Order: sequence, then structure tokens, then C-alpha cells
Amino acid sequence: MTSNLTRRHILGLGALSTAAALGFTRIGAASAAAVEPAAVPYAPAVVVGSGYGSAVAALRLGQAGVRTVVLEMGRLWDTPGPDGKVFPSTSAPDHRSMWFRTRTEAPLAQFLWLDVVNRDISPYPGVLDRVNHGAMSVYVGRGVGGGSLVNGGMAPTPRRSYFTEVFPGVDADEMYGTYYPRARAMLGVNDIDPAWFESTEWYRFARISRKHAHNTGLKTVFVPNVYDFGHMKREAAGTAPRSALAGEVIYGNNHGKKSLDKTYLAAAVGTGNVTIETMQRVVGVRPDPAGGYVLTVRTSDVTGKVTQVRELGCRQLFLGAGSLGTTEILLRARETGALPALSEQVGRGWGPNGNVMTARANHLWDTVGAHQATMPALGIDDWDNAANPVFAEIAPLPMGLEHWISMYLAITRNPERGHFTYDAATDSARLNWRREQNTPAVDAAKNLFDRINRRNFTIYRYDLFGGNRAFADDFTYHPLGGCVLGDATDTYGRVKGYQGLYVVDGSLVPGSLGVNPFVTITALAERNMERVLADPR
Ligand code: FAE
Repeated sequence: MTSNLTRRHILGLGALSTAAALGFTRIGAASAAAVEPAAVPYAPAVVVGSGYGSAVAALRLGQAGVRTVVLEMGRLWDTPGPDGKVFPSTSAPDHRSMWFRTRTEAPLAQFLWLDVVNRDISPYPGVLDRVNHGAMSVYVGRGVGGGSLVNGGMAPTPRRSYFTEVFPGVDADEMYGTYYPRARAMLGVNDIDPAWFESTEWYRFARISRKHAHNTGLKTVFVPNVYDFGHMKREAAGTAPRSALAGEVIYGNNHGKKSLDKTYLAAAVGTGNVTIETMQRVVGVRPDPAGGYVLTVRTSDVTGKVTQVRELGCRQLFLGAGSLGTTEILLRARETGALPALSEQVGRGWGPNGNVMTARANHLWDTVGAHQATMPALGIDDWDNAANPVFAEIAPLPMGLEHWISMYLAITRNPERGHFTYDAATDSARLNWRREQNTPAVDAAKNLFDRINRRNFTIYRYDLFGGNRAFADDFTYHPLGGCVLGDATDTYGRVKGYQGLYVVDGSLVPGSLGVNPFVTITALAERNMERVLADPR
């Protein structure tokens, strides 16, 4: 099994890395590409998107011998730009950084209240998107690999008691015994060497935050990651090219990160049955009277110009366009009458995983270091605090200078949920989320960090998030829900009201997980795909 998978990985990687990445790209086994016409009119299975859920679906379909086309609206990130790198640097972002923007929209808007973080850029299908929905903005990855291209790689497994609360209809024994271990192994999850963590200057920022947490009587935990910590050590030693130690993360990592294009998707392409097409946006789905579905697909070039609108038929349709993308596709189909039997639950049960960012100012003697690794490795785990559960990742702020700032992304248990409505004028799904709905999340984060500040005689930073705020609650990295498991779908992601139609991504998760979500999204997709392949319905 292992050697087989390794061979497939290598085959897949070859296919991915030799494909041209600009404009329209088809990535697949040579045999499949050679016999197919340029526009595929029909595929047995289509997977929409290429993030975590999609990558699992593509691999397992490919291994089952099902010819599968993956349609991804972003590009393949494998071709170096003029600077010799695939991804731009975080300190000098260019057109590659963001999805069709004229200026970057980084989560940290300011430093010392100054607008020194964002840069003017030219519009391009860049790797990070910020989808603005009024009171809530959602960061997502664009390209082959989805969020895996831009995320912090943190790969925790939620505590079982909370998982059971979130997913009462899912067998936790199976998840924790089979699917979580399978997902972690496939994703390349690894742990930091504790001795190195204690000694390296690159995690001094985390050790300072840990000291303040421990002073307050709080527990900290190491958080596993899909960034190769062995590579990171070699970066520090000067024997490997720097990425996490060169400030790279939200606009992509040029080295070290096991993003999906290097794991699941490479293996999927390596089966010889899976083809990935880039710059393909699925905008419509309707039933095929002869069975299956017909998709409307828009091909764009790198200027954003639509170069082709085509139809593509399939027998089975797997939606993995992420919480926003999948929900929009299904909501549009229901509201325009294309798929009228979809459940009223489509568009409901959305949440930002209680995300809140905050930052504290340290005393002069508590230096956090000019050198900071971009991959978080430690979290404050106060989830057992029944009155005020918070899991706060200790986030780096790599600015190349000493700034005495401790940063955090707090994940809280916010019971508020949003919903999507279809806006016919713009033909898009709009998120209904009011700013007040963040209050439980901000209160929980404030409760925790007030305690830390009181105990350590420190204060909040107000200069980083715009508007003189200590808490950034207007954006999320963790959009969850919209097509919740057991509500809009059955308990395996099979969409209610239709056959051969499946949701495989983060839209299945009902708004909250208590930890960073991609391992769970992957494990759930593994579970659901195993069942769907055995019993497609
Ligand atoms: P996702 O990965 O979002 O993939 C969806 C894909 O579908 C994307 O490639 C889209 O371009 C594509 N798409 C969308 N609409 C269409 C369409 N109509 N037609 C064709 N393609 C389409 O979905 N999570 C963690 O667990 N740990 C972390 O450390 C972490 N850090 C993060 C940091 C940042 C900056 C961001 C943005 C996210 C972070 N996340 C993290 C969240 C994580 O990346 C996210 O939960 C998963 O990527 C969601 O996986 P999905 O399969 O749902």
C-alpha cells in the first residue's frame, strides 16, 4: 500500500509540475488527456473546487477507477514569476497575492495606526481572496489546493466530546479510530521537535506567550502542522531554502508546506483517472433529463475575461467549492428553479468558527524576537472552561523587527449562526451576518485575554486592526456551514432531494468546531466518500 501510494505520488507530482499554469490548464494522466477532446462534454464524475473535500473525493474516485474531472476557478501554482518564485513575498506582495484586487487586503490592516501593510497591486487571479459580506469578510484560498495554499497549516483534531456535540449523527469511534488517522497520514501532519522549539529564536514569540499564559494558570498545547518541521529546522540551519522563516504564509509558501497539490491531488492525478482543469468556474447546475447533471462552466483568462462558457455533463457531481462556493452553487440552483427539490436548509447553519484576533503589548524585557516562524506551533487551550471556552492559537507577527507584540487567533464557541440569501440582481449568495452576532466570541476572547493582561500587567494593542480596536471580529479564516450534514444533506453528504449529488467540503460543518478545521473537513470527506462509493444513491 505504502509503496504503491509513493509511486502514485511521484507520478502525480510530475503531472502537476510539468503542466503550464497560466490561463486554461488541463492536468491529468497523458493517456486520459490524449483521448479526450479539448472541451470534455461528459465525465462520469465531476468535482467542483480543489480544496480539502474535493481532493479527498478526487483521490478516492480515481482509485475506484472512476474517470473524474476536477474544475477549479483559480490557477495552478507551479510556475515561477519574474523573481524566480512561485508565490510573492508577504512583505512585498504583488499581483499574485490576491484574487483580482487593486490593493491587498491583509488581515492586519495597520501598524502603529499607519497604513504600511497593504500595497497597490494589479488585478490577477492571485492566491488569496477576501470575500466581503458587509459585517463579515471571509478569507479563502484560490487555486489548485484551495485553502491549503494560503493557510497556517495548523492541523489539530477537535476534542472528541465537542466533536460529538457538533456531529451527534456521526460515529465518533469510526472518526477517531479510522478517518482522522487516515486524514492526518495523507496530509503529512507532523509535530515540532520540542527541544528545538525550546531553543530556537524563531519560536521565542510563542514561548513568551506561553509564559504569560502559564502565569495566568492556563494550559498550552503544541499544535501539529502540515508544514514540514524538519524542513523548517534546515531553514534555520541554512541548509534549505527559507519559506516559513522568510515570512511566507498567507500569499503562499514556496517551500516546506505540504499543500494539497503535493499530497492528495498529486496522488489523485497519479491514479490516471483524474484530470484537473484550472480557471474554470462552475456557475450553474441542472438535472440532465437523461440522468445526472449538466454544469455551466465559465473559463477565464488571467485578466478575468471570460473566454468560454460551456456545458459539461456528469453522472455524479461532488461539490467541494468551500462553504461559500458550494452554498452559492446550490442556493442559486434552488432559487432559480434549476434544482427546486433542494432542502430549505441549503444556505443555513453558517458560522465563522468563533474567530477573533487580538494582540497584546509586552513589557520591554519580554522581547518576542525579530525572527519569527510563520507557522503557529502552540495554542492556549482553555476549552474546558465551561463558562468561557476558548482555544487560542499563538500567532506570529513576522515583521523583521522587534515589536513586543503577542498575537492570537482565538477560536470561541459562538452559538450565533448566519444564513445566505440569493440575490438575483448579482446572481450571488449574500451572507446575512450582523456585527452583534460576534458579541459572544469577542466577550469570550476578552474574558481570556483580560485575565492574561491582568496577571502579567500588560495591555492590548489598538493600532493593528483599524478603527482603534483591540479585537478583530470582522473577518474569519474558518467559514463553516451552509449545507450542514444531516440537514441539507443526509448523514454522508448526499444532497437531499437529488441522486448522485454530494457535498464534500467545509459547508457540511455546522458553524463551529472548536479548533482549526481542515483535518476535520478531510477526515469527514474520507468517511463520506467511503460510504458514497459503496452506496452512491
Ligand atoms: P477550500 O479549501 O476553500 O477549497 C474550495 C476551492 O473551490 C477553492 O480552491 C476555490 O477557488 C474553489 N471554488 C470556489 N467556488 C468555485 C466554483 N464556483 N467553481 C470552481 N471552483 C470553485 O474548501 N485551517 C486549518 O485547519 N488550519 C489553519 O492553520 C488554517 N489557517 C488558515 C489561514 C488562512 C489565511 C485561511 C484563508 C484559511 C485557513 N484555514 C486553516 C482554513 C482552511 O484553509 C479551510 O477551512 C479549508 O481550506 C476549507 O476546505 P474546503 O474543502 O471546504
